[in-house]
Amino acid sequence: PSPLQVLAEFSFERILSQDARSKTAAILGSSNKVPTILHLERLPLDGIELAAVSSRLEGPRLTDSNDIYAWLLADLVPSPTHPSLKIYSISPATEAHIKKYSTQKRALVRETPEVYARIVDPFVRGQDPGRIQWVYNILMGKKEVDRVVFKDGDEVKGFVLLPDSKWDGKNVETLYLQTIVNDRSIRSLRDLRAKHLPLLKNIRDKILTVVPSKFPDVSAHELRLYIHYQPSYYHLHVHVTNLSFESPGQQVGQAHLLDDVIDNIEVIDRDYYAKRTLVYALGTESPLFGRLVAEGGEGVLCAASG
Ligand code: M7G
Repeated sequence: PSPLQVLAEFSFERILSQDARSKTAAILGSSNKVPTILHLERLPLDGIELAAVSSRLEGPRLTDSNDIYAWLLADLVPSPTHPSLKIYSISPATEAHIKKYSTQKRALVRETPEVYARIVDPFVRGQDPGRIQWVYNILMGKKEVDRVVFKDGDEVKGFVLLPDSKWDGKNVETLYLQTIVNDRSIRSLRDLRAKHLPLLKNIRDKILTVVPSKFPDVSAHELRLYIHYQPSYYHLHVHVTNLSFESPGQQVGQAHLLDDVIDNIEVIDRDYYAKRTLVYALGTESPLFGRLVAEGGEGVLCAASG
């Protein structure tokens, strides 16, 4: 079924998570008999809408007023050019997707090189290759072709730069791009070594030139380039966001600045990411957390060392 049919056939089961601040919610249901997740986000008002606000209000009603102050509620007249809701649908959704979008407790873990070799590396190798089919579709020019912002075809140093699926593609204040490297052998930050410096520097230098030239409202010094550890998808990608935007997933521990990564490998140690203990938070329902606790015991959880 097409994504529009998935939406039309959706029948609600339960709310997985809700966040008032980001105005997002994830709901689980079924569509054409398969589990389906819809992630809904209210879009910000844009300049054109604000300029025409008085003509676009429907049924304004007064809640209260006091002296020169008044509080009202209203709806916006639906507009074909300025939709108010962004919907991200995953169908069929796997158990891993459902857990990822569910509210859950989080825990900090310490991943030593030994824990990586014994538990995490086998976990990453055991990932269903189908999980990153979307990445290969982009690299092979089969999907999202019209959205590509920049492409460097070099097999070793090259990458594809395109809007992240979380970005509406319009508001530069919330700009969110994704850099997908051509090299299919690099699974995550842990794999990065001195031989990858030309790739990492190429990404940094091209992005800091290309993005401000394509999006003149943002300068090179307003871009945050970072790599997640742990990522959700094990094919190296670099997040590019507008510094002024509190994008989800830039927490301490999870987001590693590309500049820091380059410096650590170049200046500190060529095998920096093979030697380091990496500390990060995981949802306690996530498959990796389950494996870490089952095979690594309580020792992997962050606790006092004495
Ligand atoms: P991550 O660090 O592996 O995990 O980032 P996270 O999702 O926990 O942040 C993957 C990034 O790829 C996220 O920012 C997603 O929004 C984005 N993304 C995921 N998918 C399935 C797609 C897609 O199909 N197209 C695009 N353009 N971006 C995607």
